[in-house]
Order: sequence, then structure tokens, then C-alpha cells
Amino acid sequence: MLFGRKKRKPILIPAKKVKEWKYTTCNYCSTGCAIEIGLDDDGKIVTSRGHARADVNRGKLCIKGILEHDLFHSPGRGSQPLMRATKQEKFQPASWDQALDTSAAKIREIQEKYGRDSFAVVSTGQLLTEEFYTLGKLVRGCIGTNNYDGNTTLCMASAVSGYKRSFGSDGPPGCYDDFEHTECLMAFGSNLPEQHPIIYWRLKEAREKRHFPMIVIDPRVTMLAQFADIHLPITPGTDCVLINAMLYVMFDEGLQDQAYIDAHTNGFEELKVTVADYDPIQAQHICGIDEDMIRHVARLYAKAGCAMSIWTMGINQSTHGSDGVANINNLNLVTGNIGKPGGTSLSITGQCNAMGTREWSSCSGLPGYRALKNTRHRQEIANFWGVDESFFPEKRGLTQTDIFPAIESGEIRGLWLVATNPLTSMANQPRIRKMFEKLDFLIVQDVYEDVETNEYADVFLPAAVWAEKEGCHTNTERRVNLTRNVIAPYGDSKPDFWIFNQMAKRFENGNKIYFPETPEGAFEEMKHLSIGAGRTLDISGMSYDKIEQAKGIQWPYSQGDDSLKGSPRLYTDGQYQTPDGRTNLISVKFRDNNEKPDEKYPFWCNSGRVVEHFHTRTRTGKIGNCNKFSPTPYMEINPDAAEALGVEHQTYVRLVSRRGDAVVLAQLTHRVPRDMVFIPFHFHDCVNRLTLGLLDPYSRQPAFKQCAVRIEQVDQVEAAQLNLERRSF
Ligand SMILES: Nc1nc2c(c(=O)[nH]1)N[C@H]1C(S)=C(S)[C@@H](COP(=O)(O)OP(=O)(O)OC[C@H]3O[C@@H](n4cnc5c(=O)[nH]c(N)nc54)[C@H](O)[C@@H]3O)O[C@H]1N2
Ligand SMILES: Nc1nc2c(c(=O)[nH]1)N[C@H]1C(S)=C(S)[C@@H](COP(=O)(O)OP(=O)(O)OC[C@H]3O[C@@H](n4cnc5c(=O)[nH]c(N)nc54)[C@H](O)[C@@H]3O)O[C@H]1N2
Ligand code: SF4
Ligand SMILES: [Mo]
Repeated sequence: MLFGRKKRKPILIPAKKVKEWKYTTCNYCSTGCAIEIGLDDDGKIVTSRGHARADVNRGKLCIKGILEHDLFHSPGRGSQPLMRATKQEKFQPASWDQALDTSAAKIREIQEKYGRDSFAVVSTGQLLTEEFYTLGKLVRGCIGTNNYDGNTTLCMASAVSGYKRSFGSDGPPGCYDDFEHTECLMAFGSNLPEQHPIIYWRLKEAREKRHFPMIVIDPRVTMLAQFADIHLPITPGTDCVLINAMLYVMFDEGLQDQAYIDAHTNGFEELKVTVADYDPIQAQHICGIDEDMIRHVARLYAKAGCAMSIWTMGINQSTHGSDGVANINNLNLVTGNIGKPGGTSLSITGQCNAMGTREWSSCSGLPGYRALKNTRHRQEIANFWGVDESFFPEKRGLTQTDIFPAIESGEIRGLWLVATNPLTSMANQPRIRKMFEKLDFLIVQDVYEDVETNEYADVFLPAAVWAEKEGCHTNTERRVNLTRNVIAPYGDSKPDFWIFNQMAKRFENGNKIYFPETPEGAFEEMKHLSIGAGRTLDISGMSYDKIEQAKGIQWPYSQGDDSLKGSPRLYTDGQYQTPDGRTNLISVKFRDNNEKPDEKYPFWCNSGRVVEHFHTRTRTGKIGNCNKFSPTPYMEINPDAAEALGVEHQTYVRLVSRRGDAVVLAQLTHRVPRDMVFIPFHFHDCVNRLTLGLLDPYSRQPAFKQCAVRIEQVDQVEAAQLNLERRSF
């Protein structure tokens, strides 16, 4: 194929011979794009493309998805288990039996000595759903520790908590098709074009066909804000104040949908009393959005025939994360905007399978949104698995963000990390490091041998990645989609599913409980456990073949349904998952508890992501065409602030917080206000050396986006050297 102008040297893309296309789903963000991987005559991967007939992405992929097949042979992959007797020693190769036997023996030893809960397991939102289900069975049914969580606590915990408080259950009620119907959209702390490029493409296409107002609430002028009709540069951490003030205006002017409120909600009178304290005249001084604009936006939203809200980490990663979610739900409930086309409260999920872990991993309870506190739920699972019900703990144990402090205090002595890299991703790294130093025993199960956490590991279990395995993901809009096994695992790495099954055999209960040998077998168990009257999470009508045929199916999808059409929306009948079927309007009061800029530390330190990189760069840092666009730790700083400090574009500076310091390049841009810096969190030894990570009281999710820093000059040569020594590929 030829590109380029005729007289110039054309760019030549060699024709690649594809013999077979294999069906997969992207393993990065939660958009859930369907990808076809092209194999040649020899079964070698030659290319990838977005699936043209998949409703989610309709042939499109972002830079990460299109290059994802480069992962299979990327540098740093773990090819064999590794072990060492003491942390001072070098890792030695081990057989799988040695690594698993040692791990299981050590887990039992710690549990016998210090109690069952003294060994913790922390997983992720990036495994396949069948793997989550199997890990849950292993941890809840065989190992029996209650200190088991996923890193979704860093990501989606506030959304889960807010949904549960409002609607009585987790589960995003809307879908991407809502963009086609909505008459007004508010986006809180979400930068779709970079973080969910294909969801953004769906939104953009809908707005090109039929313009509707888009209001973006973000302290930064993000790419999404640049495309918005109205950008509200909110004071960090004060979204609840803005929403309360909007509710104030709606009630004051009688703009609410009283019929919906009367028919379907509890708590209206209390909500009215609460928001009476948030007159826009006062609220504007807290949230930084002027009173006229608050009124304008409130009217626009309430008067639209249907309106929807989306949000991501600007809300969840906050000391008011759960309250923020509940308050966004309030906004949609009082305007009658739940369960109708274009009217919804849609949390944009983070990791590819953060939904799958919420549904099936048993982290916060038992599989299929079941609760440890519910006797019937306990019995159902105990009977189905064939374990004694009393083996299950009475209630949920610690979250990830409480597990680490429990290591510090000595309650937890051993840890198994599965597909997460807290030595880059958790707040307050100087403290996290000390916690790692205190561990008696650490197992790291990761695709990459060079993952930072391996610095402290006693055993490393090399995992297969993405389409080296088979199984499902659930995306932002509850769509279950399939990844087929395309290629054999790298070296002697193994699918996480296999690793969990083998580990189970080394525990007493593991020999009593049946563990299906294939992911599809586990999927059949999940289907069985999803049957039940009144449950929204019903996947009983699905099968791998049906999912592939439909290119993803949205739950609920019940047994006997062969339509291949899932359920785009929840709560369409106004019936919620609460005891009386009514949804809760939650009164939210603003608590001013963030570390804020002051004389010593005059800048807000905001953090987030860029399009080319995924999280801690263990994957995208190895892919040249991703890494080359953003190879260096940097911060965005306002040119006026930079000038006042004498900081020049593309020079190094040192950032200092009360926790630690970090050296980054300065990028001068008006994207950030005068008193804020923004730092992508992808780089090791960078922004999370500075962050405080105060926790949300309900969800225990850290406020990654708010803390205070100062900026200091550094020696440019030394800084450049430091940057070279850092892991950059
Ligand atoms: N390219 C890429 N895509 C990804 C990921 C990735 O690493 N790389 N990760 C995936 C995951 S796991 C997640 S969780 C999502 C995250 O997706 P997003 O949440 O969209 O991304 P972030 O950049 O973390 O944060 C979004 C915005 O929150 C804003 N913000 C900060 N404080 C506040 C506040 O107080 N109020 C409001 N309203 N906004 C605030 C920030 O300025 C930032 O622009 O992205 C997913 N997609
Ligand atoms: N300052 C700041 N910090 C943040 C955030 C922020 O916005 N600002 N965002 C937070 C959020 S939302 C999130 S989700 C977290 C993400 O934080 P982490 O989940 O800790 O980061 P990842 O780099 O995604 O780590 C996943 C690990 O799993 C490995 N892996 C990938 N696939 C597989 C697999 O199939 N099996 C196994 N066993 N391993 C696999 C990868 O190599 C990688 O090491 O970071 C949080 N930290
Ligand atoms: S938008 Fe998300 S799911 Fe789609 S290709 Fe990009 S990273 Fe993958
Ligand atoms: Mo996330």
C-alpha cells in the first residue's frame, strides 16, 4: 500500500500475509475494545486490527491496543520461576514445583505462627475473570486469609461504594449508547481522549451527529476540557460542593423531577435540608466556580430532556470519593436520569477488568456480588464449593490501603502480590518501602521479571500475559468479552489460572474443592452462581461462543436467552437492589481535609496519566512506539509560575513534599493553573514519592490527586544523570 504525496518519497507498508485472525479483547483500559490478531502461515503474529463488527470499537483501536501484540516478546519478561533464601542473595532459577511448594509451605508456616490473617493477598483489576474467580476460591476456600484485596482499591473502590450506598448494589447502570441519546453530558475528573480514547471516539461521533452540551469539571484544561462547551476548573477536592450548589439551585427553582423522586427514592427531605447550606453565593468561594455559572449549569442539566454524568479518577481518588459518586447519583436521581436512554450515572472504569474483579474475585465478599455477612450467600457458596461455611470470615477484612499499614505494625507478615506493582503505584513511597522491608515473605506473580516489587521478593512466579491465556473481561458498560488463546506462554511462564489451580492442590481444602481445569470450566461455575431471582449480575445465558459471536454481551443476560443482545441499562423499571426497592438519596457534607498548598509547599500536586503509557510502564515502557512519545518523568507547570521561580521549559527541577522528593523535567503549559503541577504517575520513583494518599472514609481509596509540594532548582547535569540511571527503556 502507498501513502504520501506522489512526488515525495512514499511510505511503504509491506503487505503482511495473514492466514488467520484470532479474537481477543484489549487488556489495558476498561473500554473493552475487541482486537483481532493476525497470524501468518507459520502461526507467527504479524499484525493486529480493531474488530470492525464489535459494537464497542467498530474497527478502532488506540496506540496501546494496536501495539499490544508486541508484549509477547517484550524485554524483561519472566521466563522461569525464581527463588532466593534471603533478600541479600541473588535470585536462582527454580522449577514450578519448588517455587509453589516453598510458597505454600511458607504461607502455612506464617499462618500457623501468627494466625490465618497474617498472610495477605493483593491482586489487581487486570486478570481474566475466570482467574479472579479461581483466586477467590483459593483464598476464601483454601488459604483462608481475610486480608485479601485487589488494587482496585486504588481505582474503583469509591465508585463501588457510592453505587452501593445509592442503588443498593454495584454495577454501572448505563452504556456507551447513552451518548447517542443524551441532551447534556457532565464529565467529572475524566480525561477520555487520553485515558479511554475509544469511548471518547464514541462520544465525539455522537456529538458530531447531534450536538449536545458537554460540561467538563477538571482543575486542568485536559484534552476533554478543550473539546467541551463549558469547562469548570474546579478547586481540587471540592466537587461535592459544586454538586450540592447545583442541587440547591434545582430545588430552589423547582427543577427537580418530583414524580420520580416520590415514586423511587428515599431521603429527599434530608437531602433538601443538607443542600440548603450550599447557596451558590457561598459555595463559589469553596469550589472556585462562580455563582452564575453554577446556576447556568444546574438549569442546563435539569432542563435537558435527558442528561448523563460520567466520572473517573478526579472523583474516585479523593477523600470525598464515595460521597462524590453518591452525589453524582443524587444529581441524576433528582432529575429522573437513571435507567433511560441518555440519562445515567456512568462510572468510567479504570483497568480492563476492574469490573470482573468486582463481580467475581471475592475480594470484598463472595462471588457474584455476594456478601460475607449474608447467611444465605455464605451457605450458597459453601455448599457449591464444598467447604465448611465456618471457614469463611464473618465480614470483609482489610483493604489494600489498610493491608500495607498492617505490615508496618507487624499484624501481617507475608504477602502475595498478583499483577500489581505497589512500589510505583501506591502513595507515599518512602513509607511503602519500609513496609516491604518488614515483610517475612513476599511472593510476586507478574509477567515481568524486572517489575520493581521483585526487589523484595522471595519467590517470583512468572505469569503469561493477555492472549497467552484465555478468558473474559467485563468493561465499563457491563459487557463481558472474550480473549481467545492466541499464542503459547513466553518461556516457562504460566497462565495465572494454572498457577492458582496448582497452588490450591497444596492446601488441605484444595484437595476437597473442585477446581475446573479450564477457564471455560470456571466460567460455567460462574454462570451457575449467577442464576437467582432479582439479581442484576446474571451471566447465565452466556457462553464463550455466544460472546465471540456477539463480540461481547452486556449483563444481565439470562439462561435461555439466545438473542445475543444483552442489557444495555440497569434500573429501567425504577426498581433498585435495596430492601424496599427504592434508591437512596445520600446527603453529602463537605469536609475540608486535604493537604493544601501553603507558604512552605505552595503548589497543588495533581497526578494522572498520558495516552501512550499504561500505569507503571512495566508494559508500555517496553514498547518502543509507546515509550518514545513519553520517555521521561515530567510535570506540567504554568508558565507564569515557572517564570516567577526562574524555571525554564525542559529543564529539571526537584519537587519536595512532606513525604519525599522527585526530580522531573518541567513542561511549561497553560493546561494547569498557577498554583498546580500535574505529573503523570507512570514513572518509578516519581510522583508517588511525594503523594500523601489520605483515604476516603467509606471506600479506603487514596486521594492521589491532592497534596502540596514546593519546587527547587537542581544541578542539570546531575539530574540528567539520575534520569539515565532510572529505569527508562
Ligand atoms: N493511556 C492510559 N489510559 C488509561 C490508563 C493509563 O494508565 N494510561 N489507566 C486506566 C485506569 S486504571 C484508570 S483508573 C483510568 C483513569 O482515567 P482518568 O481518571 O480519566 O485519568 P487521570 O489522568 O488519572 O485523572 C483524570 C483527571 O482528574 C483530574 N482531577 C484531579 N483532581 C480533581 C478534582 O478534585 N476534581 C475533578 N473533577 N477532577 C480532578 C485530573 O486533573 C485529571 O485530568 O484510565 C484508564 N486508562
Ligand atoms: N499518583 C498516582 N498514583 C496512582 C494513580 C494516580 O492517578 N496517581 N492511579 C492509581 C490507579 S487508578 C491504579 S489502577 C493503580 C495501578 O497500579 P498497578 O496495578 O500497581 O500498576 P500496573 O503497572 O498496572 O501493575 C500491574 C502489574 O501486573 C503485571 N501484569 C500485567 N498483566 C498480567 C497478568 O496477566 N498476570 C500477572 N500475574 N501480571 C500481569 C504488569 O506487568 C504490572 O507489573 O495505580 C494507582 N496509582
Ligand atoms: S481504548 Fe482502551 S481498550 Fe481500546 S485499544 Fe485503547 S487501551 Fe485498549
Ligand atoms: Mo485505575
